[in-house]
Amino acid sequence: MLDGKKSLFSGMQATGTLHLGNYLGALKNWVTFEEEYQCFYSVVDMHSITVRQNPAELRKKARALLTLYIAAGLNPEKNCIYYQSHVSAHAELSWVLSCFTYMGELNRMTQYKDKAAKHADNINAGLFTYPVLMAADILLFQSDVVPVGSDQKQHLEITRDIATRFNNIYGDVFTIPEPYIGKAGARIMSLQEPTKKMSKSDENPNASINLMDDPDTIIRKFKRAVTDSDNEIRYSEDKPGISNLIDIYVAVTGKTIEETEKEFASSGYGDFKMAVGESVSSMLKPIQDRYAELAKDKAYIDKVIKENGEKAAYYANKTLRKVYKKIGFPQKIR
Ligand code: ATP
Ligand code: LTN
Repeated sequence: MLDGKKSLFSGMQATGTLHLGNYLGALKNWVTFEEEYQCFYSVVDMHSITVRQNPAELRKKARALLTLYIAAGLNPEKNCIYYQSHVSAHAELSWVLSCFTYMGELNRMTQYKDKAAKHADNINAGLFTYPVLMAADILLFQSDVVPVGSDQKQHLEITRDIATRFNNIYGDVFTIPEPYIGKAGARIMSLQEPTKKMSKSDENPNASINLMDDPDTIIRKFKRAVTDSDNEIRYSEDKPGISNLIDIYVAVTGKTIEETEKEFASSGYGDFKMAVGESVSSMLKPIQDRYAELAKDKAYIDKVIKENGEKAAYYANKTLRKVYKKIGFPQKIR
């Protein structure tokens, strides 16, 4: 709770271009919360450097991501959209929380295991303590709800454990957050290997639909999507390729799985792939147009960055002051 309103935090890393999984699993849901919650959406650039980044590229991608948040429909007057690195309380709380987190807990994180395997030449301490910084992000804003894709569930659990442990020692300092995982689109799979999640770091360009892909590219990628050979549009565990396409269609159109199966009962894969491609490209078109407009308006984006960064810092520092007091750090002399 913040100022008597329920509060919400989420973020995305400024690495790579956003894909359809990021949009359907997270961003698309974000725009539905602005009336009911006090919302904070961060570009988590501090998390991004757990993997080596080119400085100029990182700066560019962070700005593109922040602009895309707005293009996707987040109104920056109602949602606090800001860079994590502009609010030093993230790093400060992260240090405190790291003293309340066990090595054994961090060792169990599947994202850490996956990333460590992928970047065996750079298994840095930041990659290991990534979930502690994420807990700090969430707890700084006394978040009630955290909307994410299902791959982040484990990170939400450790956040709740850290917060509960802290509260048990120091009293009610942190709100214990709940994950919000949408029904449709929570786990979009790769178009080329439908048993793996669609991921920014996939090297095969045909595996993901990027939010900036043009209609022809989108249709081409769907046409090439890996499916089985029985040509029947039916949702089933043993048909991961076609089930993923149904999931996408359902998340985009708002229809149910049953309605979709019925609609395409007498169609083949070719027609269905075309329909999915068209639904995705018409969903993305207005976002792409808005992005192109916003990207030209440097002054407006700069203003959002400055004002929202200050607003985020105000709330974050409030929590940080409380934490510092509770753990016994001496008060500053003014
Ligand atoms: P990478 O795969 O390179 O680690 P990512 O694609 O998972 O990156 P993140 O910035 O880590 O991207 O995720 C941003 C948000 O998108 C998170 O809420 C995450 O749960 C969600 N998300 C990521 N991939 C998918 C997916 N395939 N389906 C649904 N949601 C997803
Ligand atoms: N770990 C998340 C990104 C992230 C996040 C957060 C999401 C960092 N801090 C706080 C929700 C709340 C990811 O990799 N998708």
